[in-house]
Amino acid sequence: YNWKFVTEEQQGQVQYEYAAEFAERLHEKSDGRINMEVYEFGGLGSEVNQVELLQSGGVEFAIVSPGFTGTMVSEGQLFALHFLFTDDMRLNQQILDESEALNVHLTEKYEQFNIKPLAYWTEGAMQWTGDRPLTTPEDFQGFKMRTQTSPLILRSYEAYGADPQELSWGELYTSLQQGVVQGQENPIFFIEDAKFHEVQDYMMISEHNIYVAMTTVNTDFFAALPTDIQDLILETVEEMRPVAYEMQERMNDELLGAIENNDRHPTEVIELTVEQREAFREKALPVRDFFIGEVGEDGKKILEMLIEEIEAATN
Ligand code: 6CS
Repeated sequence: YNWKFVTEEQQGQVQYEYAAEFAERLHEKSDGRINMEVYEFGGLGSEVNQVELLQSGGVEFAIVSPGFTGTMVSEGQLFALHFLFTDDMRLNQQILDESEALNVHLTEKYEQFNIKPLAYWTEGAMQWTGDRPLTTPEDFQGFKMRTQTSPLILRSYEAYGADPQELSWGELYTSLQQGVVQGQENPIFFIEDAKFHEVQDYMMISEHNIYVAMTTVNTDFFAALPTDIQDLILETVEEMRPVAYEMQERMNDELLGAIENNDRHPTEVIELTVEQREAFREKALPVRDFFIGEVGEDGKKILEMLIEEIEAATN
């Protein structure tokens, strides 16, 4: 078997390292029968192009951020809701692993588009960077915020009064540098590795959301595989859960220091207080109603079930 596995990130970044490790394990498990070529971001087009490639079978496997499927699988936009998950990342990963709302019901929605999510996993808490401090919703007034392509992500920033703009991350460094956009959101490891801190003066530890990625396979392709091969894939998906968690945790920890101690491009790191985060949470809550209005009955049920699961895990 010769398969392609495309990621939205580059060598050294979490998604790519995940896919490389995944490919190696599957190669070994199958006694060399399965060979996966891992593609870093850039060579196969934008993130949205990559999703299309996955759907058409041009690649068999992909890591996909739900933020790039928003106009297609509208239910997947629930990951755009700020302050939905807990502040405990390990618990969040456990919820992602075990949630029926996600692993059964949201997965069905993706499968209607020939995309089979095999795992939902986090790349860490998301932080804001900006050309100015962003500590109150007022600071976002008219602020040109870069986002992924999802109406609900835009809506989340409009709720703070911002002027959000969709952009591939391939264009983000230059756009920040030239002031086309003034800020963006990402986990720490990604901010450092993509060097966004070089062109941003402030990084807010906002933890307003968690970054979720999906390990996905083309549904038709997977269904046509012999069961023993399917089992090897599913086994590898399971093995990778703790590996991915540790990978992102280590990189996020290490690279915070690299941003803080960078003399060439000093970035002020501002940790939002409990009260400051609360002011954002208040503005963010009504966006849940917008989501429900937008995605219809099934989406509403998925979100409500997920909220119940999160509450059950917290108590
Ligand atoms: O900001 C983005 O769009 C990119 N961020 C991460 C952490 N991974 C890939 C994605 O395209």
